[in-house]
Amino acid sequence: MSKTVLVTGGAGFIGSAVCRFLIGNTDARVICLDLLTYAGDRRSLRDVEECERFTFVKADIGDVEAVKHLLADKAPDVIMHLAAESHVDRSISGAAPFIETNIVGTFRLLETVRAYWLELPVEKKCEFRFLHVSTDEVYGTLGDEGLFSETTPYSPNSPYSASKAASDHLANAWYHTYGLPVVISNCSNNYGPYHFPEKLIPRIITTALEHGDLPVYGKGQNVRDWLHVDDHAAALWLVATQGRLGEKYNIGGRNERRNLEVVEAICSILDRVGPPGPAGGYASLITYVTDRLGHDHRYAIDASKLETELGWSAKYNFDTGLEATIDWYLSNEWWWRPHKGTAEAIYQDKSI
Ligand code: NAD
Ligand code: TDX
Repeated sequence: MSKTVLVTGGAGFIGSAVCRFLIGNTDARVICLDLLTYAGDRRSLRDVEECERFTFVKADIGDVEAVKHLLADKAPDVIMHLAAESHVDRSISGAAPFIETNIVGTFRLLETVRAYWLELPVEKKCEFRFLHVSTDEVYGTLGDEGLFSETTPYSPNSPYSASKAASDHLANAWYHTYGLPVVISNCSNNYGPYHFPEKLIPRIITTALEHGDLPVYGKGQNVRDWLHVDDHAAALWLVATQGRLGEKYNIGGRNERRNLEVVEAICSILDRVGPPGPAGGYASLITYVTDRLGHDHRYAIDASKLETELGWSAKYNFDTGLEATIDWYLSNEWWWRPHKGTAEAIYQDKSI
């Protein structure tokens, strides 16, 4: 029988990819719950909005009455919890919304969901799943060698990653203490369409198209492990439906790159497929700026548990995925242009 899936944060970058994946690849009914903060955009849901299996609800995950009503009304079988404040630089200039949404909001959601789950008929109660979507940043930073595994101790360094680590612990505690059927995923850096232009890849693409300075923090030697958002969405559905209860699964695409390599790759693709750049080519716009406070050196994921246990593998390789992403930004200025001012406003704060 087809499932009803509640996606929190479904108007965000990854949440909207999850909604597209569910509508396009399953017969699930999808309810998207999103507060539409600066990072939420209903236009990111244009491919699914018209589908009769899709419903959008504007609400705060921490609004107990609204969520209680929604759960009673829609009776979800699976909850995929993505709603969060997600940008590290914003967490450095102001941590309050990260504590409020990522920690307190997740706590309230877990409690509201627990009350709903307790009242479910036995069969539906046994099959219910709550997927808590998290990040590899909870593990802290790596040196030049090694990978994060599911048993790597938590050591979050930024206000963002500390708030996500706290919410992971809450989700885990609700499984161990109350038996709520929770699974947790920890993913590396995503890239792809509808990515808010405050984050590295869309910021560099959209700023380059304006012939602006391309800000590389420090010397650009920090390493991130990139995964296409559609590969992440597919992995999340596998973990939500087939992951073992109380377990966590790392998700990553084995695509480690230094930030400078990523920025240079974007510039050379734009030189080839983009509109005419500045006289010295797009790379002449690269500008080294003050480093992020507490900047984690390297993230890299060992995804072998997900690959061997659940049979997941990434479909995109980074080079073709990056070019497809650049093509998307070239064709979809209507989407990113209205966000550009909001995205850049945060960087006027000199404490970053
Ligand atoms: P995003 O900032 O693009 O989207 C977050 C969404 O949550 C927005 O639509 C926003 O409106 C909504 N939201 C925020 N506060 C809310 C609240 N109180 N109630 C309801 N909705 C609220 O984030 P993203 O990059 O799509 O990340 C989604 C999730 O995946 C987050 O939990 C993040 O920690 C995690 N994650 C992200 C990445 C990445 O590379 N972007 C990697 C691993 C994990
Ligand atoms: O302008 C920039 N210049 C720059 O050099 C920006 C915005 C970033 N950077 C660097 C900082 C990081 O080393 O690029 C790297 C990537 O930065 P972000 O895109 O801000 O991502 P990151 O901080 O790594 O976090 C992302 O991945 C993990 C997401 O934003 C998180 O939500 C996710 O959990």
